[in-house]
Amino acid sequence: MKYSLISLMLLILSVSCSNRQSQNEITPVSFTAVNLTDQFWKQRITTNQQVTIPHAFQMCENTGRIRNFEIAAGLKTGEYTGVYPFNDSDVYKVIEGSAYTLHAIPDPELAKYVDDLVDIIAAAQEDDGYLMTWRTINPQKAPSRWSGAAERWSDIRQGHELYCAGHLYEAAVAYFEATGKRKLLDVAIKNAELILREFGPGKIEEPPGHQEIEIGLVKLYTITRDRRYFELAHYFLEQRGRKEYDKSSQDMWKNGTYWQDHLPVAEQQEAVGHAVRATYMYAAMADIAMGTDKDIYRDPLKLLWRNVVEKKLHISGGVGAIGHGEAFGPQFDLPNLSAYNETCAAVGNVFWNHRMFLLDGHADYIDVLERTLFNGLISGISLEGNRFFYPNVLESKGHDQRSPWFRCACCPGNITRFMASFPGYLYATGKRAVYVNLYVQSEATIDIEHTKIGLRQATRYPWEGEVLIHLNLNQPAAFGVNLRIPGWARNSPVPGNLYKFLHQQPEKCPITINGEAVSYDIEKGYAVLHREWKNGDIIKISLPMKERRIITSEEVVYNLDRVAIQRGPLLYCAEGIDNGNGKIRQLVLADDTELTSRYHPDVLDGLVMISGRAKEISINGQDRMREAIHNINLIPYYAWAHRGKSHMAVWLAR
Ligand code: FUB
Ligand code: ZN
Repeated sequence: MKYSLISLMLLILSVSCSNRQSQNEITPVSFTAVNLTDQFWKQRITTNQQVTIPHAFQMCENTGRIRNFEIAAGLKTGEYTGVYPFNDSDVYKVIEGSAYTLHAIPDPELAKYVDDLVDIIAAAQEDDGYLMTWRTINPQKAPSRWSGAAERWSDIRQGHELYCAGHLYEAAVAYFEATGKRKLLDVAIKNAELILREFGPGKIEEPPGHQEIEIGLVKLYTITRDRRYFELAHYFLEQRGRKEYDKSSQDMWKNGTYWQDHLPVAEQQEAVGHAVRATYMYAAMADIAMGTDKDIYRDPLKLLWRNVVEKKLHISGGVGAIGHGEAFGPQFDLPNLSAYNETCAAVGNVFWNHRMFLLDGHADYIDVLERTLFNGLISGISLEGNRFFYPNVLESKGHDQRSPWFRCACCPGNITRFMASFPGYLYATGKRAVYVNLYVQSEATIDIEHTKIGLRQATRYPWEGEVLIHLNLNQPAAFGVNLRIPGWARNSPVPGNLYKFLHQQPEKCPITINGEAVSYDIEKGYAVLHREWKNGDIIKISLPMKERRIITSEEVVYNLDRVAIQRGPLLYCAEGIDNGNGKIRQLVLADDTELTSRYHPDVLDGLVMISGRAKEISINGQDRMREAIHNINLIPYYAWAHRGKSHMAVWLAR
């Protein structure tokens, strides 16, 4: 079917708004409506466009990922390069990131590169819609044991065909939304039609080994309004938990937990198995819950979420603590030195928490999202934008450094696409109200039930806690402004009892409107300000930027007698280079030591460093214990590992 561009764009707008709003009252404000003007995030997004995306495409070329498409398209000859069958998905993720970024900052060179790439991808697609380059190139030559046999769909669990399809759909939708070009969307639709023909009751009934297609299908539905895609996503979720596994086995591949396939999704209450798979699945469950009349997955999702935040979340917001199986570990098993916390899992955790907020309207989810975002997610990429962490440890003996790429390159592409989409996380609208979820200096145009409001934030967050919100209105209008009061400003670092602040502080954050103090109620974590607003009104919120000490529930043995420091949304760490190149684990920070903060414009692109005095305890050559008092300097966790190898710790001895 052919649409004119304008009618199609209108269709998208009305569909994405009406679908969400009819079933669910909260709608995210699109990244296209928000323009960042701050230092912290804008710099990262610009770096993403200027450095990370070109770097990632270059690495896709150097590692044969693009050539695989060219060979499958018949444009070149040769064999598939790579040991993983899902290398195609890395290319899709970088296209998705390019799409968001091209919308914000036009770049003809990048646009042409992506257009050419889309032509190659389209040519690589088989006539019936199948798209998986290694099998098209030579089905007899599987890249590895994770690929399946020569026949399509021969290993749904490991083969990643559906995973690649999901990333294709996400890229296609983003590229269409950003540019109006539908060639990649047509490729995605042709592929989805094939999958509709092959999967379903009485056809292939197995669920995907790696969840992802569900998210992609829901996005495809949002654009095309073809409900079959939504239903297929739902169907895939419902297929989980039907296979016979060895329930008595401790091996997650034998008992099914690795794939979250041990129980029907609605019966799962504990986050288990591979963390990227899990978080993508929970995100998809929330998508389905938002798009259906029944609240099918709402309660199980809340149980799973509570399980994560109360028992399985690192203080950095990272999830998937265990390297074996890249998985959620047992309850409270949150090691620091060997923390796995894959960057992709942090991205998945943000996806999931954002959707939980859209489903439920509670700021608790944004608290977790913010914690992950400012800490365990952006630690995954260097400030220069071309080095990446795959695992994100919370302690180092000086051997960890970010790498330019990985043989299994899921994380660089994931962080690339996430960074570019970041402006879409700031705001949402509800029933005649706007939710201000993240504080970032920016300008936005927001539609609340046909009233257009301009909203300009002026702030130096996360370094300073004062935020001014200027309203720009054509005429006075009554609506609510829901300002998120972060959990960390309400004595709750993370919802639940896994972590707590050592010292409590006053709970309310002062808010003024046009200079006058206002009292407010907190509902679901938001200061609710409802009134008739007029053009030029200024709301000011002051968040307390104090250095706070965090301690962990005693069930986490790794953190016994240890303390972590947080200021605003940022988690801090001690790095050897700022502390006499010493062994950080030997430093002891007394609970009453005064800590002070100072902004250093020249350190690591500008940051607030926290300093104090600490005791260093060491054993000398005669086995005698020595004590010395030193200055201790802490930097935000995201900024570590930029100045050569050194020891690092988030949790310091008390
Ligand atoms: O399987 C595809 C991706 O590779 C996963 O999401 C990552 O955890 C890595 O295993
Ligand atoms: Zn990854």
